Amino acid sequence: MAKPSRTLVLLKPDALQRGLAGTLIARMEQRGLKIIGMKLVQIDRALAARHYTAHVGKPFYPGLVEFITASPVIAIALQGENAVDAARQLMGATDPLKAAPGTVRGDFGLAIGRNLIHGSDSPEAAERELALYFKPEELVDWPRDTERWITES
Ligand code: D4T
Repeated sequence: MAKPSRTLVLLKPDALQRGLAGTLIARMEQRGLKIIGMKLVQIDRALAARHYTAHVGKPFYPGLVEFITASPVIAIALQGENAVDAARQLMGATDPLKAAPGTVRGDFGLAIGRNLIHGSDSPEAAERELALYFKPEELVDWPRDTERWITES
């Protein structure tokens, strides 16, 4: 049986500017991922640097920081069996031109620097990133009545 895990998803500024937030949240709900936290956040340069610490110094880093701080994001904490992998699969490849049709980036994106959505790439990264956006008490582990119709556990 798969272990329940948590992940952080960000709906990036382009998703909100384009009015796609509801559509993208619906995709996560439809997949069966459970929302355990959600908030609108204006990322500042300090938070961007903490979030994208692995990319500091790369050629695309300055543009990435400009983009992610340009207007608010929606931070979403998801929980479910294989939540990290399921969310990454739903997002598609980083470059929308390489993302499969049916994924968020494959269906809505064209440019790697406007790829709409972020998802943690491992359970360890998820816990680090969740702590950047949420206090422990802001994550609600609520019982979902439909759980047995979505998972086998
Ligand atoms: P994020 O972190 O936004 O979910 O994207 P990925 O996990 O799929 O991809 P990433 O960490 O490699 O890249 C982070 C972020 O930087 C942008 N980017 C990336 C870019 O603008 N140009 C590039 O060449 C790369 C590799 C897109 C996502």
